[in-house]
Amino acid sequence: MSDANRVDLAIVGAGPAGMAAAIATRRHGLKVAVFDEQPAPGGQIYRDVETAEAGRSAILGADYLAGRPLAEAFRESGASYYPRAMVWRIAPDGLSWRAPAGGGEIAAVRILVAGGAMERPFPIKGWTLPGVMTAGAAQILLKSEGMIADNAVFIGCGPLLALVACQYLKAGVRIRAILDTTPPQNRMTALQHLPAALAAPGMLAKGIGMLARIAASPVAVYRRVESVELVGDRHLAAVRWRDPQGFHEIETGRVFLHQGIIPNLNPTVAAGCRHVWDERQLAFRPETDAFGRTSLAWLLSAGDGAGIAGAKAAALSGEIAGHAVAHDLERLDGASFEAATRPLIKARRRELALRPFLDALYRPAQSMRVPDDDDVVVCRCEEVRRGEVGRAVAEGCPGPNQLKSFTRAGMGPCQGRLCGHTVVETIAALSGATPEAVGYYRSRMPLKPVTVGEIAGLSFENNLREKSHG
Ligand SMILES: Cc1cc2nc3c(=O)[nH]c(=O)nc-3n(C[C@H](O)[C@@H](O)[C@H](O)COP(=O)(O)OP(=O)(O)OC[C@H]3O[C@@H](n4cnc5c(N)ncnc54)[C@H](O)[C@@H]3O)c2cc1C
Repeated sequence: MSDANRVDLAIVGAGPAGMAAAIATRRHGLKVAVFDEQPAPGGQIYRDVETAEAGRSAILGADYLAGRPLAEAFRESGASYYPRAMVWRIAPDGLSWRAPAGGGEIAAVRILVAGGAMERPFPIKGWTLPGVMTAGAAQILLKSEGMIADNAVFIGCGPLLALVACQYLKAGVRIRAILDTTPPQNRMTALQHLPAALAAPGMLAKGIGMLARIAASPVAVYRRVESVELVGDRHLAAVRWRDPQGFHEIETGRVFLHQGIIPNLNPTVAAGCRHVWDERQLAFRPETDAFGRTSLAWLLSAGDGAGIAGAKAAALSGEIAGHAVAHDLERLDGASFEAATRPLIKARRRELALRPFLDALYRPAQSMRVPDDDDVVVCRCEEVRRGEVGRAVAEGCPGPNQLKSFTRAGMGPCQGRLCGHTVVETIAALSGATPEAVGYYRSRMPLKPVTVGEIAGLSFENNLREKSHG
């Protein structure tokens, strides 16, 4: 591969973590390339921030606009930026991507995965019906297209659900109802973490402000919601649930579901680095040191993809990882590395102070993560239901990789990337094993669906290296 196609660091993702990493690494003179499937930098939180017009920016708020200077600094950093570039292979020698105008490969000494988070699956009866989408998807439509859905029912728990509801209220859009599934006992556990959370008073105030705004609105909010069922034939028609007041049903053609976010494990799992089960966040994450280095020497991970921590912590982690790459490639001596990263690690610690409180308060109920009705779809691609998983476990299936041959769960187009946590937790609940012992899917490249032609188009040099790395 020519020198023009070789970089010191290739970054997957141009969200806060990826942008900050690129800026930091460029400061040390490294050659950096950043790939992101979105058309512009920003990631989830700052999606389309460079061009959002005044009306949309006012709805999305000051935290959203805080992304503009970061995106500007990223553009000016001198990093090569590949928008609309979906990375489908990462390996010790570099990565491959595809874009509408064609794809390619780049050789890299280090790869930083800054691929962010995804919404936790919310497997309940009827969740695959047309008319049902996630709150995050609703927000993506608002951020990128200015599109909104009138009269939707919001169901679930977590800060993003409250944030999207507030953005809808600001936009003057009618919300049919909010069904809060947060288990009431979470409050007691969260209270233990409140003193530490006071170290992040700004974030705490923001959260209280959002809840106050919802409480002051005319929207009907139902709390301690359980046994949610989405009803419909070819399209969503109604929502049924139970709460302390009894059973309820309301008609609606639009529902936004949300049970918090989890790391997007897709690239780090396929790369083969070690992962750990985080019991506080109820999710697997790649094992990293304080600088984002994973168990593989060539791979780093930063931002929400390495553990959910929010946008500011993501940017700090990206910056720290950028310095670590410069240090590891001998472009930054030990003392300068220590001086550069010490204040960033301290600032990240302050940002993380709120996390244990948030994780405890918004810990999703077991019944919202592990379906107890045999009819609920677990793997959407292959339409595998909870009952089939139960039968496989009863026949001795110990984990998600074996479940593939028992039921085809995880064998569809997404290759288990969406159902991963549901499958793991369902097997754990049914077998009595811990999620850590059950383990996660052993995903392989390609990270995303690509054509056989694209795979065949890999350079000879890379094919050879791929083989030599097993
Ligand atoms: C749907 C959704 C909406 C959210 N909205 C908010 C919000 O409004 N406010 C807030 O505070 N937090 C929000 N979050 C939380 C969010 O994750 C932030 O904490 C923050 O954006 C994390 O920054 P990051 O750099 O780690 O990842 P992200 O900002 O998510 O950036 C990751 C980037 O990687 C790209 N990417 C991933 N895989 C590939 C690949 N294979 N090839 C190419 N590109 C790839 C993605 O397109 C994305 O642009 C949201 C999360 C989700 C899932």
